[in-house]
Amino acid sequence: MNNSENLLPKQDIHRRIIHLDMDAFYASVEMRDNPSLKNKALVIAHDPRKHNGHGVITTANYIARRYGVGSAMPAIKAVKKIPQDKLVFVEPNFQKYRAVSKQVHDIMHEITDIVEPISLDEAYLDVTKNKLGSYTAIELGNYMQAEIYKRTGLTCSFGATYNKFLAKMASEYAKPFGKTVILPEEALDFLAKQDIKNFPGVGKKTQNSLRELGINTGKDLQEKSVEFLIGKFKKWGYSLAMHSRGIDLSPVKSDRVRKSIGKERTFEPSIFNQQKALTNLRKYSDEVSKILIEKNLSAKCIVLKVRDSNFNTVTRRRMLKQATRNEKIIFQEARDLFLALPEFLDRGIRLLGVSTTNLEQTHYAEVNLFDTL
Ligand code: TTP
Ligand code: MG
Repeated sequence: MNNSENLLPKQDIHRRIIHLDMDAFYASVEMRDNPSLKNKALVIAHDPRKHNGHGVITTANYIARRYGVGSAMPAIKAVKKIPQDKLVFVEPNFQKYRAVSKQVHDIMHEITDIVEPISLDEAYLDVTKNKLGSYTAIELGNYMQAEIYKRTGLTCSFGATYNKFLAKMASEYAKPFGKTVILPEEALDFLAKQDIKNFPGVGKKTQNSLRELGINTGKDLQEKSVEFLIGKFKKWGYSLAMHSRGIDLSPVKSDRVRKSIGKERTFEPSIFNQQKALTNLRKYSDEVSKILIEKNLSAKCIVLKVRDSNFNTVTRRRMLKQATRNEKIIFQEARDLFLALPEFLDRGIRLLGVSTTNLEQTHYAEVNLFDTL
């Protein structure tokens, strides 16, 4: 690995992230409710023999998968590939799957509210801090796996590690009823051994382009320089470089999204001194910046709030061209907004606040990287 490795951000390895995914979800629900389906090749789709050959497979149980049948294929393929005496079609029953999904999500929320649902059967959890206390990620994963089985009769798999994409690769690694924990020091080895098709977002097309370049595994990606991968695949190459090196800073975005982050304080007695007001603004800007960094967010809008001793309150906001989380920039904007309101200082300031809104996830790739190569 050469100097262009510096183009990649540093990974925080202290987060604990779990990716949980139900095994053959729709098919498992149907087998649970009708055990006679268990030794059949079960395909969840409209039966194409009754629908003029139409129908798409939502999912198939593991027996059907052995015949090469899977999600998103035309249902008619199952008819061609699976012996008639083995094959059973069941129509999807979404109401039922939604009800099970709710039970599963309730169990996840017993551990943390930082849950990012991806689909009915899949979610990321940030368990760095969690409601159950000092359990390891694997213990928390075991708890969910056991509770889900107890309450729904279904199995799931989970992956636990320090970021999202790796947690997803880990949960897929040992399906079904799997548990895979990847410690930070094991990540590069784990990734080196993976086929490129297991990396997130690598579809048929990318797979082909990569294979043409002789890149077939994570190890091959690790051996290519970041510069090379960006040169060949632009933003996509950057993301491949990040992933093959085990880097992904994206936060688990819980259903409840924070809309603003701010700090404010009331003064008794009121402040008349400009320097004192500015010193406080500076302090709040620093604190706001710290929280933004902690949450991997940047803000496009800086808001100043001021109240005078007559309880007149105003908020003034400024939109930025580029989102920021830098304490100096936040302060500069807040200060400019404040200095444009001299009458408040004359009347005495009772409350001062700095907040940031229009929050977005911080993207490192955007630091002019593509212009410099
Ligand atoms: P997946 O988790 O992708 O698949 P799965 O749970 O059936 O199997 P695995 O054990 O590999 O996780 O998707 C969850 C459910 O979403 C799946 O049971 C059916 C539905 N689905 C579709 O309807 N269409 C699709 O193309 C895919 C991929 C899934
Ligand atoms: Mg699944």
